[in-house]
Amino acid sequence: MAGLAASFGSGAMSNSMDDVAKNAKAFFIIGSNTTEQHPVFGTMLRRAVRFRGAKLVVADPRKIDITEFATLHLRQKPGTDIALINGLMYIILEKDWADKQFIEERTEGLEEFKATVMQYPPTLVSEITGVPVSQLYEAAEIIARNKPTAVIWAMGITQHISGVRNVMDLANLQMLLGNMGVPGGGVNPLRGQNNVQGACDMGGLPNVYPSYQPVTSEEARKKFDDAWGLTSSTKVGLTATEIIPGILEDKIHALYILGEDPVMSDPDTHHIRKCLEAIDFLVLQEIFPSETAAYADVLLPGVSFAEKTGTFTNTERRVQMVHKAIEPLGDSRPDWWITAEVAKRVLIGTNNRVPREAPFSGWEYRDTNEIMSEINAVTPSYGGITHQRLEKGERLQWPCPSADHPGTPVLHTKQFTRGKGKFAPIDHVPPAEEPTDDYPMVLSTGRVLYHWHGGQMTRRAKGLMEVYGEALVELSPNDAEKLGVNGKGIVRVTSRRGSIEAQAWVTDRVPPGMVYANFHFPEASANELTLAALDPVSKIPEYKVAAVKVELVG
Ligand SMILES: Nc1nc2c(c(=O)[nH]1)N[C@H]1C(S)=C(S)[C@@H](COP(=O)(O)OP(=O)(O)OC[C@H]3O[C@@H](n4cnc5c(=O)[nH]c(N)nc54)[C@H](O)[C@@H]3O)O[C@H]1N2
Ligand SMILES: Nc1nc2c(c(=O)[nH]1)N[C@H]1C(S)=C(S)[C@@H](COP(=O)(O)OP(=O)(O)OC[C@H]3O[C@@H](n4cnc5c(=O)[nH]c(N)nc54)[C@H](O)[C@@H]3O)O[C@H]1N2
Ligand SMILES: [Mo]
Repeated sequence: MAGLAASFGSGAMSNSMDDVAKNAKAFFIIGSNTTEQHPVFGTMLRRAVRFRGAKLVVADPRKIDITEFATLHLRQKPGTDIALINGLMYIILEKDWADKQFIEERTEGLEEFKATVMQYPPTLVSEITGVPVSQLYEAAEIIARNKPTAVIWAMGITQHISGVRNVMDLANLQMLLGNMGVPGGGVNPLRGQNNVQGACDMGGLPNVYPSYQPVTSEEARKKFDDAWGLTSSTKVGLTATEIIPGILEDKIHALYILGEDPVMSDPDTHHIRKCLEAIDFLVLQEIFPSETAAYADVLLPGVSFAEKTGTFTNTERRVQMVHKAIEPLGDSRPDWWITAEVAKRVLIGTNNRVPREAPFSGWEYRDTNEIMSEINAVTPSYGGITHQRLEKGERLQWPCPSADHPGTPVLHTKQFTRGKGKFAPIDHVPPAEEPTDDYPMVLSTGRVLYHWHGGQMTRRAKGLMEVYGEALVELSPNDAEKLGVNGKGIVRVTSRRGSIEAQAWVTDRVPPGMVYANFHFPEASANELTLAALDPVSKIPEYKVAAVKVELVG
């Protein structure tokens, strides 16, 4: 397992958006509300379907907007993706549609993997997923016979206790079809935040230095210690979803939160509040007094994207230059400047950790260009990405190891990071919480086009509030009738963790038995209901499945 995960370790798109939109013969979108959540790429895909006849299979429990363009929409039950993907691979093997040459030259482990896939015949898969057998055959044919097919996914795949295994199974599918390392193919997770890719690339993860160099590697540690003049720990840290619950487990006493609003965005809000009430010391670096601000001892005013100069790295590994449009307002300061000033004081305050003389020991940056020079020196994949090249208009995608390297639009063209790609046998596991008599419906959560997560930014925009001014809970016409919701009605949604009341939106976007809620409004946030069941590897919460009951209250 680790081998395959390492082959796709960075979690970025293997191909570029342009490349996929231009060269794929078919798209398999699974668990991505592409037109609402990635509107630019969503438009590129819609155009590819409309104007050059690319085929599109969408696998999503909800009838999201992009299904209007789909050749076929598979409406699987939430949390049954492994069964679905295995079922498609069963048919591909049965029909002899696998790419034998690719498998022979580039992969290993097919036989053991095949034994697992053969446990998923279409009738069983149809039972688990709710997708009719005929649609399974139709989908397998579109995906396998149009070459290359690009696989595209987002949080519908990853936000499950089986998130990592879901992703690995999609990698299995693309290896089986020989769609890796070719234009128009690949494994393409759409990263969400404008710079979440950059944050991960720079080591904003508990187990790696910049460029995914493991903290447990003696060689990597020495390199960074020599650059920074420190003796750093080789211990793997905690993930965000472990840190906050860790407060009540007496593992965490102080927290420095930068640009996150866990009261809105973490699962099981009631428990998060209890944890934050118990913390000894909390610093929050924000651009607005968020819901989390109520728990902070110190608020540090950072600046928004419009007041920043530097780079953002997007989902296709492209590093992009941004320039501030206005000067920082009031007492706010660039986030990097605040962090550096805090770091200097921490170093002075703890004498024994004053850094040794080293190239980058001082935290003395005049601007982000100087920070980029440090990145160039210690981050191999960013070695040749400079402000100067970006200013000249070069379109650079990492890996770009040197000043004369043109960047890398498509990954894995000759081999995977680990050499041969290893097929991983993966079995279906049900979600952590399934419907019962007391909680008979499935809750799924996510976003809407008009708002951004906790809504700190979008709820301050008058125009957006005019279009979407309160939380709506999507409810199928079938369930609405059963509950007596007549067009409009306030419903109470209750899980084992808490309950919310919100206006019902009666719509066939959701199938019977499922409700869908967002976490954009504090007065009715889906996270009052979600549970903190985590994927054992990535520690991502299962935001996409919880058992709830729904009642009409007004
Ligand atoms: N307007 C707007 N755009 C955004 C954001 C925002 O807040 N607002 N946030 C950004 C961020 S950080 C992210 S991560 C992305 C998220 O982008 P997406 O992942 O596209 O968005 P989600 O709303 O989380 O839902 C993904 C889809 O998964 C489906 N789904 C639910 N359960 C399952 C399942 O079990 N299996 C499958 N296959 N699908 C399932 C849902 O119906 C939904 O269509 O959006 C980014 N873009
Ligand atoms: N139920 C449910 N919960 C979810 C999800 C889901 O699908 N369902 N999705 C999850 C996902 S994928 C994500 S990414 C998270 C997002 O969760 P968060 O990261 O917590 O949400 P955001 O609202 O994007 O950002 C948090 C804060 O950053 C501040 N901010 C914005 N720009 C800047 C800046 O430049 N500097 C500083 N210092 N602060 C800034 C904003 O004011 C905001 O309050 O939510 C997760 N939670
Ligand atoms: Mo995200």
